[in-house]
Amino acid sequence: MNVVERLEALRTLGAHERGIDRALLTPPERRARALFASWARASGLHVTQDGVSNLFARRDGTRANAQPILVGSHLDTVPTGGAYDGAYGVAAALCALDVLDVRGVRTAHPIEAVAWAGEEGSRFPLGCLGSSVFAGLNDERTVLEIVGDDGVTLAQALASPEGGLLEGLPMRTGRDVAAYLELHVEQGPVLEDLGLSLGIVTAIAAQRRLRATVTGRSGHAGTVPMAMRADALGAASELVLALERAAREQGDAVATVGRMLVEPNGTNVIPAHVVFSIDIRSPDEAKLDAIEARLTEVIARVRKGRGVEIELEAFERRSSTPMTPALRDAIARAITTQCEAYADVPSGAGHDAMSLGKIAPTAMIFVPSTGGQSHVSEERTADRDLLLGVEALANAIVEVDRVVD
Ligand code: HGY
Ligand code: MN
Ligand code: MN
Repeated sequence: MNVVERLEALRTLGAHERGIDRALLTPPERRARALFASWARASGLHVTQDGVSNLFARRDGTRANAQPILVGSHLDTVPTGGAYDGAYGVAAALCALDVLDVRGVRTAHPIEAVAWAGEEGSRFPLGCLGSSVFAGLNDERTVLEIVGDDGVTLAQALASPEGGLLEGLPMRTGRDVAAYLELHVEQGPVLEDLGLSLGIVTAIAAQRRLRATVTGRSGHAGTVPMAMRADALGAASELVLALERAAREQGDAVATVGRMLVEPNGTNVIPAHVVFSIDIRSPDEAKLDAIEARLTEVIARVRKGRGVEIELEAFERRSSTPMTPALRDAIARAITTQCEAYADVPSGAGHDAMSLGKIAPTAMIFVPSTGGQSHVSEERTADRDLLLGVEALANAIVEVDRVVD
């Protein structure tokens, strides 16, 4: 089964009229994990899972007790996701191992194709959930208690028969990893603009996720004079625009408010309570510090000026993740054997490679995104590029196998 066919099967899981919704530990996402496991078994791989539903499919190496090279990505999506973000890297990992089988190549290191749990942070408010627990960056017991949008804890979701762990899979323990490779769609316009099919990632931007809670005073929309209001949504709107301005002024930084809860959410009631998400990113962490400092200033001014209470909590801070030079060189050698050109590309999008990059040599390969689009149903990558990416990944596994301990 080639990668295009595997993606055709995966894209049906969680499909709806505005894209794909395959949040962690929901029925469609569990079906995607089950499909990964059945494909892996069909390829003769040994499938295991861990306590937060990361899936591993192992192809043995020739060197006894060598640590495995992990190759993977994620199966979950944002609520109106496309068919390629994450799923491509997981399907391609299995295809790359099939390529090694067809070529009769045995690597010294075992290779494990991986489907990481909950990279998007769509249902449970923690991005790279599975890979960060695997890498020891987040404590599993603490993560199990995280409450999702639907009020269900991760532990409860893991125990649910329709969305939880797969039955009968041996548990994978430990975090032995010799190196990590991830193939992903670029989710930006660079490769397409350059007319190239392959990119080698230089670094993943630093990113921070915060939550702002604004508490004002509710009241009748028709009778409370403007000067007497403590309108939570009016206050939140000032913060959103200030955040946008700060990111623009910094340059080479982005700020996004993607989710907002307004209560009581009535057309004729003054909003009393607003909670909104903040996502800020930049290759340069000093810019993120500057944006946060500006936001804190504006919060003080708006709190005083509007008589509202404002709380700001940061729940994810990730430094930028440089990719490992020796692995980038190995990928460059691999791509050169294909006589393909490539570009060095930074990643504004986050990936599980941010987690693995903290504990092992790590590198990423990109293929182009049509129109630079992602996190939307229009997300698309040409079949030719998808197939080229698998070949580059298979070649990169062989090259990395030679250079890591
Ligand atoms: O948000 C991101 O960059 C990734 O898609 N989770
Ligand atoms: Mn992704
Ligand atoms: Mn994504």
